[in-house]
Amino acid sequence: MNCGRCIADLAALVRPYPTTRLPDYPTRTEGTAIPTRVILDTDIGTDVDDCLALALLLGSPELELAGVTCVYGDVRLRARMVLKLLALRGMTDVPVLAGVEQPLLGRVPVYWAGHEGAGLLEPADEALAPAPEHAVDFIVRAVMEGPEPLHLIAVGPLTNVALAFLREPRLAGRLAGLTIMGGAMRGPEAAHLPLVEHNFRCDPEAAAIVLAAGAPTVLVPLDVTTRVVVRREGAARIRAGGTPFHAAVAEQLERYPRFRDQGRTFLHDPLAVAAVIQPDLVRLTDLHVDVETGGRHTAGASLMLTPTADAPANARVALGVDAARFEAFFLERAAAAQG
Ligand SMILES: [Ca+2]
Repeated sequence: MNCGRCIADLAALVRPYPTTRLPDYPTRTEGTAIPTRVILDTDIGTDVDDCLALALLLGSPELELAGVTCVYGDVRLRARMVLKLLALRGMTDVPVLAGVEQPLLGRVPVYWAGHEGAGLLEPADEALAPAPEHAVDFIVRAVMEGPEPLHLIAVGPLTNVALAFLREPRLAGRLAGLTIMGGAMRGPEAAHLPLVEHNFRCDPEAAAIVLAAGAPTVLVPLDVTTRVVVRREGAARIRAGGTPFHAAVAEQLERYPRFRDQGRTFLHDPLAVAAVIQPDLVRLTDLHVDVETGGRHTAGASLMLTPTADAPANARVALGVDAARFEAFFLERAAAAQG
């Protein structure tokens, strides 16, 4: 099967928007009383940063969580993790939905680290179950039928989001914004970064479809997320928040192998959430972004170019970050008392 050909055909399906609609930043007015309604699409459990992103989101009054959709691998286990964390926060009315388990074409085996849920879920939590609706159906319904535009924050492989765009071609035009943690530009000071970022590598075809969909997209790539970290004193500060929720988040952080071994880990996904709350924490550059779907070493690589008439801007890409200010902001919110 010529996968390159079929993906070109798929991508053509989601190019009905000849003019790119990039968001006007900042999208939020400082001090506004009306929160931005968001859906978080997550592969929580593989890297602890999804859990940290949820803690940042829940500690931020500027955002209202309309739902959490889980993607990639054991999505029911991921959903149980979300449900447990929300319950510890006293939130039992947020829809949590299981989505797609396999990458679109299934060419790349699902990466499963094996520690997912450890230290958080107990035997009784087997009873926690996501809502019966499929995550892709929920995204389409919530965005198309909701009373106001929704912002989608995608911090996992993009399979759910790609299928939602294919299922409802008007979706991209209805979204208030789409903020993605993914990709890597790998500029002159970033040759140490992997050729392909994890979320894009896990489902290159999904990433290609999403970047071509015409949504008002902000991309938060490895180039900036590897400049922001949480350290042991940060874990202690989150724990000092003093509730079972804070203890669970700190426990997940301290158990995460990279953090346990190195005493620090990257804040990839929280930076994407922060870019929605306080856009001036990052420096955004309008670029044309394609995703490689072939290649022996580069399937899933993000190809970023200065926009031209033939290749217009389709994403605002975070190429700079105020790391110290963001790290302080993250800890303040993740350790915040429950509202
Ligand atoms: Ca993630």
